[in-house]
Amino acid sequence: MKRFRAKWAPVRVKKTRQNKNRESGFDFIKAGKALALAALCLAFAGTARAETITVTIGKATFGPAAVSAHVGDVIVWDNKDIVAHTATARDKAWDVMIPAGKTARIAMKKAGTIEYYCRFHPNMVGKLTVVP
Ligand SMILES: [Cu+2]
Repeated sequence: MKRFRAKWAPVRVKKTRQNKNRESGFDFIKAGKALALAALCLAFAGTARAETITVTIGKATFGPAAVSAHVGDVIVWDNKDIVAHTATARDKAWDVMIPAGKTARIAMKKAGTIEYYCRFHPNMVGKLTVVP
């Protein structure tokens, strides 16, 4: 039994050394991966509550005209028309250009009721109700 152990001991040492070297290499990658994962989780946690709300523009109309959102949500205007439109806040807080056939987006940064319109077609109106 003693011989058996003596024979195995050096082999084990060698293996542990090799493993240690490998482990230190893996640890680096693992640490990097863990860090990337943590960053990803943080990014998701930060946006988890944020929703994307789409307002479709067709025939020079915002649809739906009235939308409710939370602070942090993103409003996307999807312009299906062949002419450009804008989503311009009446209080001039923002002015979003939506080219023909394109989308444009803006994040709602504060609570409140915002009435908006299209600068090119002033009868195009919409309303956003943003709650905290
Ligand atoms: Cu317009």
